[in-house]
Amino acid sequence: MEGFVESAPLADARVYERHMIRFVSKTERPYFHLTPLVGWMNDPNGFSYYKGKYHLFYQYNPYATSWAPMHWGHAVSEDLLHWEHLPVALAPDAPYDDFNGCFSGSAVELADGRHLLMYTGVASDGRTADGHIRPRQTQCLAIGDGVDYQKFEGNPVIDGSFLPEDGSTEHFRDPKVWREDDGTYRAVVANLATEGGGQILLYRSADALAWQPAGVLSRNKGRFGQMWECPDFFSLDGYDVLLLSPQDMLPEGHEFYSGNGTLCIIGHVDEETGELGEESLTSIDNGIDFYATQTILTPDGRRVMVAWMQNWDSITGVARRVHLFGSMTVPRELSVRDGHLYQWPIRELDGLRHDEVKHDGVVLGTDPIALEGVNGRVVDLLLDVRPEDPANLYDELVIWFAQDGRFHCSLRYQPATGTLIISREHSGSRRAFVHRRKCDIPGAPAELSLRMVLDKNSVEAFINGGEKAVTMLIPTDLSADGITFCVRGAGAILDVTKYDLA
Ligand code: DQQ
Repeated sequence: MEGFVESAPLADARVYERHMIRFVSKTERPYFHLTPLVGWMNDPNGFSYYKGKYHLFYQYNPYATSWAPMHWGHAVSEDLLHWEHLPVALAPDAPYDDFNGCFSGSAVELADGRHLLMYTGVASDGRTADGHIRPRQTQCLAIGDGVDYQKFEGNPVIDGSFLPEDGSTEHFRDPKVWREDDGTYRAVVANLATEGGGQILLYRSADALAWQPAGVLSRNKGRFGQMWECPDFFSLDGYDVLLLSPQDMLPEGHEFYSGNGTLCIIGHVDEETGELGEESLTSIDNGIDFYATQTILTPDGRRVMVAWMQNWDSITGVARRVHLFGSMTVPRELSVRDGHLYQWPIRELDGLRHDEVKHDGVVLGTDPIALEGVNGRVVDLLLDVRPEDPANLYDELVIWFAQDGRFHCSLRYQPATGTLIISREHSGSRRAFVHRRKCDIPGAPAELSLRMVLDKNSVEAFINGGEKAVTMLIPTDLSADGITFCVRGAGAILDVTKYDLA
């Protein structure tokens, strides 16, 4: 980019990743999930469509497979499944604004055709009386051409002076910016209020450079964890939708678990107060390894979401591959039906399918059965299960996958209560961390339809057309590729279609 000045930390990171890339073999990566060029990845950032390509940035430490002051890694794709890595886009190199990290943020195209990144700069406000370093989080900009990005000389563009009285300057992060139809810009930013925890603040701008406060969109009021992170806000199918990731959750039934969770608030913004009315509050994904969502509006009008396929509460249990840690979920198309969020793997994934195997009308009993050609670790599985005798409900459907003689993961469904259980208790994990989650399937249907997408060390399951989704990492060696089915109690009938995706 003309006039681009590469800082020393950015130049170092670029040289380092260019050097290291030769050591990362293709076999270390999943087939179609984005992983970092090298080192550590967490939240998706800057998900945007620019100059004919999808751009996905990510929280990145090229130097190790652990978190450190954050850079922004960068990849581009034409189909959201095949990714090309570009040089690291941002390094923590601004002495006043972001020397402790370029935290999560987003991207938008400016009216003049340049690409704008809006991120949280983390610096420090010195120490408190007891010697504790007091972080300062502000919202900053970098402007570029799709490869090189220059930090904006006017940074920070949103700082503590833009906060409501009860807002913390230490916890003020993860701006999500978008352009309105009239050409003006909006951004939502997460903040910690003195009372009640997270709040989502709205800002507006005529040019995406000079910003003004525009109210409080949503408040935690002490209900869902403490600080809220990574907000995203959009209209979809006649509803207003706010996605976010709360920290320090407390459990509530099978919908929310302790630790870092996700929250989808669906409703309508009150024109008078500017606050989002809450008509539905659910987890975004009811599995284990899922956090920090971000969405894009694709050129053909689809709202597509990705998330970090990981969770802060389970990272200690994951074996660090030699050069890589972390990946994104499969991109998921979102819709809202009857006030509820549905998600489904992007339709481009269907293009990777080959070698269809079909078994219809399989009678399931208590003995586990394997079906000819139904196995694998990079597969798309479509399953429909119904009771053999509608008057006599089976107790539990059991699917074992990533299975060998010793290990397996499982998905189980108990129609009497509508409980789905995903588990990796017997996956070969030797660590004591989260291995199992339960989730309630609305209406407790006797007939279940399930889509399971496996890509080596992950499974993403979509239940009843995407009404619920559960995501889980699989630590088991790839040679464990068996899949078996059985039911407990009365019989059931299974239709299976399986495709290879590799
Ligand atoms: N991770 C980022 C923050 C964000 C958190 C730092 C969520 O911006 O709040 O790596 O995972």
